[in-house]
Amino acid sequence: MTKSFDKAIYTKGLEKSRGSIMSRIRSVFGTRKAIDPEDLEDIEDILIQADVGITYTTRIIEDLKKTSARTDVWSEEGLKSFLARWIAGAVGGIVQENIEILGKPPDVESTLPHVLLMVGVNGTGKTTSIGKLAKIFRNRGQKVMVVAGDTYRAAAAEQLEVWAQRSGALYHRGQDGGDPAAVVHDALNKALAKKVNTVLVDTAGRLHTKKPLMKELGKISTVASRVIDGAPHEVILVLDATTGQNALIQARTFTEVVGVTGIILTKMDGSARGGILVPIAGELGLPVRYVGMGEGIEDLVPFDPEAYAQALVG
Ligand SMILES: Nc1nc2c(ncn2[C@@H]2O[C@H](COP(=O)(O)OP(=O)(O)OP(=O)(O)O)[C@@H](O)[C@H]2O)c(=O)[nH]1
Ligand SMILES: [Mg+2]
Repeated sequence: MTKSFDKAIYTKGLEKSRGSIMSRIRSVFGTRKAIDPEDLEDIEDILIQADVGITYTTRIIEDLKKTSARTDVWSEEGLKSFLARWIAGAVGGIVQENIEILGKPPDVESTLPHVLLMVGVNGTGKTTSIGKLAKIFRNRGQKVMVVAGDTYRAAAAEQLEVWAQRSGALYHRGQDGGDPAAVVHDALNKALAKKVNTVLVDTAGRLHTKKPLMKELGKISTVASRVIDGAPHEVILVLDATTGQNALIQARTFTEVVGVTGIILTKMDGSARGGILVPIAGELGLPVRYVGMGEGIEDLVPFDPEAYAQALVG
């Protein structure tokens, strides 16, 4: 487990979410010291508005009722601690054991690069997250290569090149408008020759509803596996926290098409609806690897379920 980051970054990053959940819960209390079962509908609305989703909100409320026989959940403190524990449990588990898999350096014997493919709809933060990850892996002493697999959007390759320079990563690009699978093919051969530890492949943003574009991701994967055994070793779906429930729909579709292995949730700092991780981690069983808390190169932190839940609830 990576625990070396400052937990305060969660509190700061989730200020908007926390403000929204807690201020609203407080207004349910009004001047009272405790709420009662009649107020549960209001609590339900607040959780749904924080994007926890209907399924999980219903479960929380049911558990809340059950727990209330044994524990005080009607005071502000009691309710807060119940919610924080519940949410940490829902997004935890899978996360804890898997966090180090992302960007795992190959063992000493192996010279094979570890290949990560970043996918997601337009503008979620794929390229930015690649830059931040490249920096994290460089800090661990790895040789990193970033690959401009987005050959569609004007200036996408240049944007990635800037991140390569900032992070000290090697950089590979093909021709604008070229076949991304061909770019990845060449890049991976180069990565093999240069004994790169981790390769981060950027892809063009694509709507999960566009079938041909989704199929293209499959082709990139196939080509990658022909060059390096088992590549891509991870397919990271980058989701934007500010898109709310739509992020869940994207997660379902991408998972069906490309076998997503983990999630990066970006723009937590700009979202009043940080609860979306509860249905994503819970329903899809996908580990959340990192969370984006800003636009800077240091603003990507390993996901910590407890810090997240505490910051979300208050
Ligand atoms: N506040 C905030 N902004 C972010 C975060 N991650 C990315 N961004 C911003 O989101 C915008 C889009 O980021 P990109 O990395 O270009 O997104 P992308 O997914 O590569 O976009 P396409 O390649 O067009 O699909 C940029 O302005 C980033 O600075 C984050 O965690 N917090
Ligand atoms: Mg991009």
